[in-house]
Order: sequence, then C-alpha cells, then structure tokens
Amino acid sequence: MIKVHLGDITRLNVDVIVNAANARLLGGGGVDGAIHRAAGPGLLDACRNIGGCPVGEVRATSAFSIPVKRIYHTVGPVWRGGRLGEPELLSSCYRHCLALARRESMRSIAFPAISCGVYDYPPSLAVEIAVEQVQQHLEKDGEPQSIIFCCFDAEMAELYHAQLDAYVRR
Ligand code: AR6
Repeated sequence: MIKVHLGDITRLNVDVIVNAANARLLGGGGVDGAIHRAAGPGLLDACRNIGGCPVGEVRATSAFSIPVKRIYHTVGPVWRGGRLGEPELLSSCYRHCLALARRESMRSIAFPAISCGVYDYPPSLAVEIAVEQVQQHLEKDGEPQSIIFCCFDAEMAELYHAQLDAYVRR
C-alpha cells in the first residue's frame, strides 16, 4: 500500500522514517534539521559514530525521542543537470532503504522527497524515480507493506498523486 501524506515526517506513526541527510551525517537544514531537532542530541552522537554515508547508500540509527523504530539516513545526489549519474544515485537511495527495511522486518516506512530541497533535484523527475522504485519493490517483494511519501507542501503531494495514477495506468 502506498500513501501520500502532507505534513511533518517526524510526526508519522510508522516503523521507519527516512532522513535526507548529507554525506557527513552531521545534521543540516530541511528535513534533516527537523529530524535531529525532534530526535534530540543522541541522534547526532549516533551519526558521529557511524562516520558518514556515501551518496546513494543508507545508514540506520535508532530514533531516540521520535516514536518510530528506526531512522534511515540516506544521501541523495545534488542535482547538477542530470548527466552525472543523479537518476541512478537517487534510485539507489530508495532501493537501499527498501531493502534494509525488508531485512530489518519493518512493516512501514515514510520517505521525504529526497534531494528535492537544498539538493535541487527537479521535483517531477525525482517523484518519477521515487514512485518507480517503490512500485518495483512492492511488485517483487511485498515488504515493507506500507510505504508513505511524506510531502511538506501541497504541490509536491500533487506530483506524487499524479505519478502514482500514471504508474497504475501504464
Ligand atoms: N517533513 C517532511 N518533509 C520535509 C520536512 C519535514 N519536516 N522538512 C523539509 N521537508 P531537504 P535534500 C521536505 O532540503 O534536498 C540538509 O541540510 C522539503 O520541502 O531537506 O535531500 C541535509 O543535511 C523537500 O521537499 O533535503 C543535506 O545537506 C524535501 O523534504 C541537504 O539538506 C527534501 O529537502 C539534503 O538536501
């Protein structure tokens, strides 16, 4: 089941929330800042101990003061025009998060619009990739069974709805 939610990812009742982090994993603005603020200082210590994460990969921590089981920190690509592997790297973020959720027996996972803020990925292209990766994962796997695209504004939510409709009509 795929859902689109409009609101703050730190407020969701799910097993896993995904953070759109940077490669140093030391916090930042946007959704990363919101997650660190909500989780409390223990999260920064946990991230420091991990020591970083390459673009396109994922690292997991516990969630501290956020009432979910896990936080998956993934690092999306910075958009530089689209010919420097950005689509593959963004796809890889979704694939790695979904595969880890399955390995950890997580039943529900919420994604923000990875790379669509500070990293400047064109939202319509990013949403296409997000929906495709999630649908492909569900078709072959079925777990985690509940996947939420968490959007911070209504335009982004509209893009997800349109892309999900388009995918179903393929
Ligand atoms: N809940 C859900 N979505 C959110 C929230 C929230 N609380 N806050 C922002 N968004 P961004 P990126 C949306 O910039 O582009 C950080 O500084 C936001 O509207 O958070 O991957 C990191 O440390 C946008 O649609 O992530 C990195 O340095 C989406 O989340 C860098 O930004 C992603 O925007 C990563 O940039």
